[in-house]
Amino acid sequence: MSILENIRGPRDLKALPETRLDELAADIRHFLVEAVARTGGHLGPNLGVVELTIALHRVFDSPADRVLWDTGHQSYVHKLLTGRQDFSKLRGKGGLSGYPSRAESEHDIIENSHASTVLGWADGLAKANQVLGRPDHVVAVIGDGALTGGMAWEALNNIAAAKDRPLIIVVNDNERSYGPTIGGLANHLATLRTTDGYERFLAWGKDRLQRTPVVGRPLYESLHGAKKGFKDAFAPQGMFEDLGLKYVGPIDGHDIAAVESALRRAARFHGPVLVHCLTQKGRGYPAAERDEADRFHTVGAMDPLTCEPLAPSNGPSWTSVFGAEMLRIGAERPGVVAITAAMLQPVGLAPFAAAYPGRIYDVGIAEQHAATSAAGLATAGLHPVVAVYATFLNRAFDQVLMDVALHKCGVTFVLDRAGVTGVDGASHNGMWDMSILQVVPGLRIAAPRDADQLRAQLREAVDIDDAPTVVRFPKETVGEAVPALERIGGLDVLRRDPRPDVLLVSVGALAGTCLAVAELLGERGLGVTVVDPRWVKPVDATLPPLAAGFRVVAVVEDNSRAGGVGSAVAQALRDADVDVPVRDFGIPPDFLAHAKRGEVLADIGLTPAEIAGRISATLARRNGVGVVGDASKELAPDDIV
Ligand SMILES: Cc1ncc(C[n+]2csc(CCOP(=O)(O)OP(=O)(O)O)c2C)c(N)n1
Repeated sequence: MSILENIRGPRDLKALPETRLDELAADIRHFLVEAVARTGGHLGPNLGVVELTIALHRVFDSPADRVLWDTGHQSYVHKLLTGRQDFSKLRGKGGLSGYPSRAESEHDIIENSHASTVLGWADGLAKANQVLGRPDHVVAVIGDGALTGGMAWEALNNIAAAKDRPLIIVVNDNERSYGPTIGGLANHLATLRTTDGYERFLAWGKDRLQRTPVVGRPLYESLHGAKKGFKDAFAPQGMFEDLGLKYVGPIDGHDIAAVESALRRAARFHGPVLVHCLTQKGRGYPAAERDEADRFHTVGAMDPLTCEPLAPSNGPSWTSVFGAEMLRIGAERPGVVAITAAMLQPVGLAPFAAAYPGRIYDVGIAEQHAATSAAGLATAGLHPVVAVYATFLNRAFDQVLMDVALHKCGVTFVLDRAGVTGVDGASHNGMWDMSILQVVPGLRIAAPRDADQLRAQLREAVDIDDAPTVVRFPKETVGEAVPALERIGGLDVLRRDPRPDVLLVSVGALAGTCLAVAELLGERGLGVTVVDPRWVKPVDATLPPLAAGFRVVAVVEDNSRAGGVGSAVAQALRDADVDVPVRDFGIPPDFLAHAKRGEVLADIGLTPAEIAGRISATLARRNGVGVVGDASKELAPDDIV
């Protein structure tokens, strides 16, 4: 039995002799590589925090002491040490979440996955401790990447203001987000990393002076409490101390004893303390340690020996199609610049960055800044393309509205991972963009259905210089091309039937689903025409008059049903006095549990059979045709004739 298997909670960990901790760390690394290779997940970040997490759970008493993880992708070791060692279905349906989850454990205080929030949470919890007279510690672990987010700085400003309110910030500094962390803060951390002269001086002093009788200890104590100016003679304490935070570090984050000692010191301090730990992302797994792109930040299921994917991709991804087209656009249009929020590789901008290093900006995990900075670039005559995951644009809503749209700036937002993403759970689904962006005046949204459309619509978007545009597409592989039979106004007609029963409005990559729905309904004697509006905001003027000739209009979208394209189409029909019923099929406005994309789609009814069944039932309720049995009740797909 491995040592890890004997650790059923923090109490077992505390009981383990110090001499066995390195062995435990090795066990955990072995477990992580084997388990994450089987399911996919965040490997590199977790390999980097093995010792740090062991030390945290030995020094603090979770869950009474609140140990909080920023973003939460590095919480696997925390899970292992708090009684969760069945990783067989990690991120899969019914299995462990890839992030902290309150449903899983009392040791998970917050669940997030959107970065840079943890210091805000810690500030609130620490304030509550003060009000309620609770003596427990609040410990927030934040990466150097997440520390580039504006929210983190707003929190630091508040945390530093209360000198007598205990709160421990552990900076897990591995010098990387996905790629190397950029910016002034990263440079500052680099300075701190290399100037540990003061700590070394203290260590020397402790050793020498404490052995000196009578004057030794008092002298050491006074050195320890020395004034900042004196400390700066040995090492710049930098902006954290300038802000009013006690700074401890830098500490070797892979030396358990050193981290424990730093944390114990921090825990004795009655105010905000920042413990700066240096770690290595991907530590102990040579392939990850060597990987320049992202140190195996996230991996798919793979062979742990060769790192070959277990399920090779069956075609180009949406991301790679976007990346290749950006490269071509970059060559043709010197005024096009690109912005990433710390995700150069994942959003496909690496080829553009390599070709045009002077026209790419990695702003850090700072989506709000990305949007407003893009407004500045556009105002000066350039055309910025801001590429982010759809879910992360949520954070920049006000900037898109007030800075980009109000100023009529030609900025293109490219939203990758739109729609159901699945395994990363509730917060990673890109299911809100087409709802929240509906209210932004002048903004246009393109939802390409295939690679050709993505290329074409990206070009159409960067040609628009007087309004924001959005191009959104899902995760993973682009399917087969879906050709249009003709274009009417702005609508591509994908399937035509002379019988005017159903007008199916297909949004983006759900074209294949819609054509399958049409086939199912066709087999049952209903005439279905399928159109793809391409630009889903604003609703194309051709749509209401076309819809007027049908018995029912159905909109199928990979976005929340609340306020999405279906709602917009229904409103456009009402405004045009077109009295045809609209059925909208999309994602229910819930937080969806993690599972594979296909499983989630099936659970929420976004499958051809389910959609066909519901459309058929609508027609049956209205006219009593096309179904067997009682036409007034909701029908299962099998009831359709
Ligand atoms: C608001 C937001 N934007 C982007 C991301 C995507 N993202 C996940 S982890 C990560 C890098 C985090 O770096 P760091 O905090 O240093 O942690 P590390 O993975 O290096 O341990 C990024 C950019 C996110 N989770 N949240």
